[in-house]
Amino acid sequence: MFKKVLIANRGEIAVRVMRACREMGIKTVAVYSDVDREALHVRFADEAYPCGPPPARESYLIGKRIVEIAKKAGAEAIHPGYGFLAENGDFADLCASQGVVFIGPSGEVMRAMGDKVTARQTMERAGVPIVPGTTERLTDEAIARWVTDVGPPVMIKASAGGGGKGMRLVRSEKELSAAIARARSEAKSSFGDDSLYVEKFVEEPRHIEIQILADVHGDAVHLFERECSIQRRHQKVIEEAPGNRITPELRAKMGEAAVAAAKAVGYVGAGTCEFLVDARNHFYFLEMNTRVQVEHPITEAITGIDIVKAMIRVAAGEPLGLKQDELAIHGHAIEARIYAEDPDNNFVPSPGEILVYRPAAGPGVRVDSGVYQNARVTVFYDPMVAKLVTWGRDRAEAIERLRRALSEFVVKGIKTSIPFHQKLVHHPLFLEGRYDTGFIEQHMGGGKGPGRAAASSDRSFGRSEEDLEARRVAFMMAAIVAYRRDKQRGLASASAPAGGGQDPWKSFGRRSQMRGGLR
Ligand code: MV4
Repeated sequence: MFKKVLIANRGEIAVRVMRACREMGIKTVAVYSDVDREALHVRFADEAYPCGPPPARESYLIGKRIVEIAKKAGAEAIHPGYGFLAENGDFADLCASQGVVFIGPSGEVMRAMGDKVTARQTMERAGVPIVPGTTERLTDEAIARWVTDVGPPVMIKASAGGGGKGMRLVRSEKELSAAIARARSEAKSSFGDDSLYVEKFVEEPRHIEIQILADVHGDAVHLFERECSIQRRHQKVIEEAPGNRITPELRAKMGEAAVAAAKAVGYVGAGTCEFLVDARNHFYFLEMNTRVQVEHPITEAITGIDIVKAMIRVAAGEPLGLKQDELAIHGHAIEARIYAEDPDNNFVPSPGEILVYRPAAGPGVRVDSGVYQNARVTVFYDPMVAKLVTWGRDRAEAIERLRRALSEFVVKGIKTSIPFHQKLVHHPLFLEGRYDTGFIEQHMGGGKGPGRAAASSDRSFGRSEEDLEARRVAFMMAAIVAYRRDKQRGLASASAPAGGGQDPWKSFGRRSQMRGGLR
């Protein structure tokens, strides 16, 4: 096993990976940009090194520098988290060539999955159902011929795209030529690759994804599904596991398809197969994510498997040691992503200092977060503040706990999406589990705030006694906090800006002498 791992990321996922490392007796190395000197992930790490200016492309995305830091610190492996370098095949290759283990699949596998046309070809050969459509890069004329043949509606997609980027819905043939032109120029400017393909449009689809784990010995298992249809502009808002209206038969078939997909490419590590599921419960492979995902904790909650520890173990060459028929679903889990965004103002980012931070806790509650009280949310990175995950013996209990946890979660100083979640978890269709990818657009006023449809439902949602109580408590806490902060600033020496001995996080990290000019 590795003795030391560098975490090439920040925020909650860096902290999450460090927790896994600490349980495994592995030393952790953080990297941080200039605005992240005092970030939680730096405080959690055994050692920390600066990696550049605030913009990620000048710090967290400089693969060469990150690998140099890993070598200098004596880390044998790098965990990329999600985002940044996580799905960069060239970075995985660079690690390999420098003798550092990349915790994830090979660069070759990442490129094969990153290119959607190649992925569709691979899946078709492996017997995994793909969305009906083409498996070649097409000229404008070939696209037009295909659409005339099968008829609209169709989706024109960029082969280098994914996650909704470079996609065009075509509902009638007269929209076609303009859509092709737009898709091609968007793909060219976003990805430097204007290859396009076409799919039949799947109406009212649900986004269901299957978590898989695979080792270097050819073993692979799936950890069942996550339902991720509640999205706003391709940004997931709430995820749950297991999925709604997923029968044991469908679950088994999708799980087998995902394992076949992993085996077809020689996958190693944790990965996710995304599927669209239509109203008739037909499922179609969409794309594979070759990283740990934001929403992995809900799968951990229902299976008891620590996905990050599994990733580290298989990267070190250890066997998975899991048998499919020994894995089972226990209860139900839901994740609400709490963003520093103003839900009443079209979800504009709300950066600033967090004046009060009182995360939810208690039975069945897990909070993964990269912030703390008095930390700053900047404009440089993803504005996610915390992931609130609740578990219950069944879906009803998971929802009860989510409502309770949302009502006790206090964040002051910045706006958050908590009020939006509070409305969402009282919506009849959510409670019934009858929703698809159109839910927020059609039933939450597009998530645009009270200026539109949401206004009428404001009164019935989110005015609970708990909320009022939380507000009173928050106000009192803010007063106490302001008092303490003023007092502390008066007393603190210049070399201990974060509060010295009163820092509640301080005891988590064994301090090292190697923190290159920190503090
Ligand atoms: C589709 C589709 C319908 N038909 N493809 C959006 C993100 C990208 N991964 C694929 N996406 C879609 N592809 C066909 N052929 C509908 C979507 C889609 C969607 C998918 C998953 C979750 C939310 C979504 C929201 C809008 C559209």
